[in-house]
This record gives sequence, C-alpha cells and structure tokens, in this order.
Amino acid sequence: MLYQIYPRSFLDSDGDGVGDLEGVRARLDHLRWLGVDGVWLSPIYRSPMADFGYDVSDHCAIDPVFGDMEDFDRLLGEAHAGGLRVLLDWVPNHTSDRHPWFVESRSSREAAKRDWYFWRDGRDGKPPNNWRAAFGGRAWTWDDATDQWYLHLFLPEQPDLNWAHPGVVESMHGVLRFWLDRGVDGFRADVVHLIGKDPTLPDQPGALAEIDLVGVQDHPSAHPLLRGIRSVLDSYAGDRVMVGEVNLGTPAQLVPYYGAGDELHMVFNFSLLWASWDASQWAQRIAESEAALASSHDAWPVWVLSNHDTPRHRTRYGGDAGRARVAATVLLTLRGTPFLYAGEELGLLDADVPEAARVDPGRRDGCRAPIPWDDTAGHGWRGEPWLPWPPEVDERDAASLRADEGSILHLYRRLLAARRRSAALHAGTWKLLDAPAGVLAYEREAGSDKRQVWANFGEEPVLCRADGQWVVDVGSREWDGRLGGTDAVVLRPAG
Ligand code: TEU
Repeated sequence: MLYQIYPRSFLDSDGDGVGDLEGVRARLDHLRWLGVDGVWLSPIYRSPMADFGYDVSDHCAIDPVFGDMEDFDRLLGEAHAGGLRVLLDWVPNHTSDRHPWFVESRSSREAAKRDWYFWRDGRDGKPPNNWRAAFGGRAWTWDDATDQWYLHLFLPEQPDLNWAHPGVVESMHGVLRFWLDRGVDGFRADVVHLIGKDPTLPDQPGALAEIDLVGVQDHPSAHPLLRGIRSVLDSYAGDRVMVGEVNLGTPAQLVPYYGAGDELHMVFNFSLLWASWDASQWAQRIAESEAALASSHDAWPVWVLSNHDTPRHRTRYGGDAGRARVAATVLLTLRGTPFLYAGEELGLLDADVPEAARVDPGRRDGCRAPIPWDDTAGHGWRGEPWLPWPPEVDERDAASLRADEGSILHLYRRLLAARRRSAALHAGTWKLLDAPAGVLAYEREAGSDKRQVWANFGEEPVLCRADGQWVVDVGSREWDGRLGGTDAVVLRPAG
C-alpha cells in the first residue's frame, strides 16, 4: 500500500505555513505505525508554483519552500532505514514556462530548443487547432516576440514538451536517472498518456472539441515512449517502479499502458474514485477492472479513492463517517495496490475554503487542507497554514485518533495488518459473491487462505448468507451473519 503525501499540506517545520520535507521526516513514525509500505511525494522541485509544483522549472533541484537536497537525502535515508519506499512525482508532459528549456525555446524561432515544445502558426489569427485546456480556455497562447502560438494542455505557465524530439526524451530520461541515482524507488508519472500526440495536432472532432484532452488523449505514439522510459528504470538494481496517472475513462483503456510488461508497472484506476456511493456500481466497476486486467499477462491493479485533485471521498459521500470506514475496508481488501491520500486515515473532510482564500487554478483547495497532527492550537504546525483547517479539526487530529482504539485511524491500521498477514488479501484472486441489495461482497483466495468481505452501503441492517463457518478478522463486532447499516466486515474461516 502506498501513501500519497501532498508536501505543502503535510506538516510545516519552519514556520512559513507551508509543509516541507523536514515536516515529512518528522512524521515518518506515523507512517510506520500505520503500516504503509511507501510514500509518493507530490512535486517538491523548484517551481513558480502556478500549479503548485506541477509546473517544474528545475527537475533536479528542491524548491526552497520544501527545503534543500540535504533535507531530501536525509528524508530518503530515514525512510529507507524504516523500510519505507519513496516514489517521487515525475511531470513529463509539460514544464514551467520559466524552465530554462522553455525560456530558450521561446527566445527565437531558430532557437536550438524551439522544437522541444509545440510552436505553430495560427489559422487566420486563431489558434492552430480547437484543443481546450484542462483549467479552461483554449490550449494555445500567442507569443508576440516570435509571432507563433505555443501549446499547453494545462495552464499557459505549463507549456507541453514535444516528446517526438530526441533531445526531450534524453533529457527527461536524465531526470529519472538523477533521482534513481539518489536512491528513489520509483515515480508517479503525471498525466503520462499525454506525452503521445499526433504530430499533425488535428482538431478534436465533434463534441470532443468542447472538452479538454486529459480524459480522451490516447495516441499510439505514447507506447514506444513508455517502453523507453521503462528501460531506464529496468537498468537499475532493485525494484524501481513507475505508476502512471492515465485519466482515461474505462479500465480497458488502461490495459495497453502496461504494454507486455514493458511499459508502466502500474496504472491508476480511477473508476472507484469516480463512482458514487452505490454498492452495485462498485461491484460492476471492480468486476469490469478485474476482467479488463485479466486480459494482460501481468497488469497489477491500482485502486484509489482520494487524491489532491478531487474532493476527499468522505466529502463526496455526503460527510458520513461510517461510509468512510466502509470505503476503507473495501479499498484495503481489493486485489491490487491501494493508494491512500494523506489524511484519509483520519477520516478528514474537505476544508470549506472561502473564495478569498482559494489559490488553486482548478479550484481543488478543499482537499489540500493541512493535516492536523495534535490537539494543540497549531495542531503541530509551526506557522499559520496556507489553507484553512478541515472541519472537526478539534477532534480529528492524528494524536487524538491514535489514542482512540475505536477510531478510523485504528481501523486503517488493522486493515493494513490484516492485509499483510493474509496471502489472500495481498495477492489472492477476487470473486464477487451474491449479496442482498445495497451490499458489496466478495471472496479473496490464495491457496488455502481465504477471506470474505461484506460491505453494507445501505443504512438498514442486512442478513448476509456467508456459506461456511466464518469469524471476524476485521470488524466492529462478533459475526452472526447480520451486518449493521453502513458497516463492513472482513471474515476469515473459523477454526
Ligand atoms: O492531474 C491531471 C488531472 O486530471 C487534473 O488536473 C484535472 O484535469 C484537474 O484536476 C481538473 O480540475 C495532474 C495532477 O495530478 C494535477 O495536480 C495537475 O494539476 C495536472 O496533472 C497538471 O500537471
């Protein structure tokens, strides 16, 4: 299980109100106690922060707001000493417009790095094509100095790199080697499917012209590029992995990004993150994912319910704490690698961010609220946090929940322990079970090890027919076949 840390919101150690690397290092004990296997750090590189780090101006330097390279090496060393793996965020599709590569590229039409980005003449004073940007508006910006448009699928401050240019490929491979040489265990690759583009940059047809490309771009040229990237990681000792953010709508569309085991090691499956609170929808999406991935020889599933781009799942489910516990039980008992988003183990809700305090171009501020670590006035933070605290901050801090055996934090810890000690849970097959309406039930099996999971999405108690003799492995009370409203249980064979 991997744990996403959004460094700005994890813990501030130097008093500027923004989380930093020393803050992460100070809380490694929380991660070890919880039982996580590793962390993914959202971007920590030098950046003008137009998109809070996803606009990188130096891929091989730590932004001073997070600390320096010494802080990073110390964090990496202590994480490894405690058995925690460390994945960094790698942003291959675009750089900051302040990156020296782009500064040179925009300097003149003859610049050596001109084609490291996408520069085009327009059509009758209009952009070269009808592509839209993810944060709104068109995906092209006019440059007076060189009389051409440049492409940016996100902000104008995030020009897209042209991965058809060998210089770009070599340099971005070099970024991977820089961090792999430092000992990182792998990367989360940001919108990596977007690096494959049709060199003719054709108009989007029909209704597709009304939406941005993030959820639809699926060009075959991405795959030879991913094989090149994979060969860089495979050239290093130790299991260096890359998990790709591929925002395509169906599990079947994700399978090609695993290649024949020679592209991405893992691909985020957002189908549960995009699902509503509906047991049959969850069952259908899990079954669809299992079936799709079964078609590829070793496509290992990845599950996630929350991240720094989406309202937290407890908020999406209407705020009910019980639903967050049921969701945790399912997330941590599915076949595949689950990703947690820092704070979900505390059952946090999105912060209510007043308009004046909103700073994110995608209005994603709420899920990026600071993590409360204790019940002091500053909740463990040195400075006044950059965003408001989440709701219930006075009773939902890490220290208070750790002191409460019945808390959701302990439920996450028990589920992770159950997962570690059960081959069925961490490597077994997944099979849907017949269940009453509103209940998601499935069996995990590996050799003689078996587990059943019954999750009641409904508010009314239900009677569950679990054939055979079972006892509770993780759950709120003794098993007698009845499951309370909005409750879930992990069962193991009796005896
Ligand atoms: O996100 C891609 C993505 O899908 C979101 O940006 C989505 O388009 C956005 O939330 C719409 O509001 C990745 C990163 O996770 C995100 O934080 C970055 O902003 C984005 O790429 C650009 O790097």
